[in-house]
Amino acid sequence: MTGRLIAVGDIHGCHHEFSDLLQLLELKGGDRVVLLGDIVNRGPDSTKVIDLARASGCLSLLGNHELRLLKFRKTGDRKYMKEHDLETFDALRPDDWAYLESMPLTYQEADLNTVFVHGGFLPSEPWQKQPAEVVTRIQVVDKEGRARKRADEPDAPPWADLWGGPPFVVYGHTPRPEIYKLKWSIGIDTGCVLGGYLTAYILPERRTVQVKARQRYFP
Ligand SMILES: [Mn+2]
Repeated sequence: MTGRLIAVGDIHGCHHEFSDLLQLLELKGGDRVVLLGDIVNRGPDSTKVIDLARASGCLSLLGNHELRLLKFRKTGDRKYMKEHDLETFDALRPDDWAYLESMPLTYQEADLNTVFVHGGFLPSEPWQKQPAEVVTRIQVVDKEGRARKRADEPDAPPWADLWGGPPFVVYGHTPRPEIYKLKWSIGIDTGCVLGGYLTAYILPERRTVQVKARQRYFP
């Protein structure tokens, strides 16, 4: 592998923090940046984030927020839309939609035995076969082994606690005050849009870099 492979947690329209983080990373030729999805909604400017992502050659994975916007665009069904989605929907330009349409669910680095994904995986099934609704949305696993939201099942274990690997999984989607590092996974959504940090995880050195949010943007 030449260069570094760098994962970035949920940006959610926080273009200032994303820009600061890119500067801190001092990208060089051969470096690859994988955004872990949910780059849009909630924060100050989703289109500026997409501009920066494209200009810096970042790949972005699909998050549940991008999935909602794409589903609404395809079907016109308002059931997919939440507060703030419409504002983003109206702001996105054709190139932005093309960027969203191009987002894969996962990114695998076989040399490092590592997979990147927005939400995570059900531990009971092969990770390659899990649908978008699971891998972009899973936070915890209920007693029946189903993928659920943490808020709906507060006593259920995080999927990562049940994940025995391999592969090692780098993910976002579940905001926490601190990076959540286990033997076979690392969660790097440190709630930038909530006033926390925007976190990057750098491979192969396994180092993290963080930018503190300038403010809390989302209640
Ligand atoms: Mn998410």
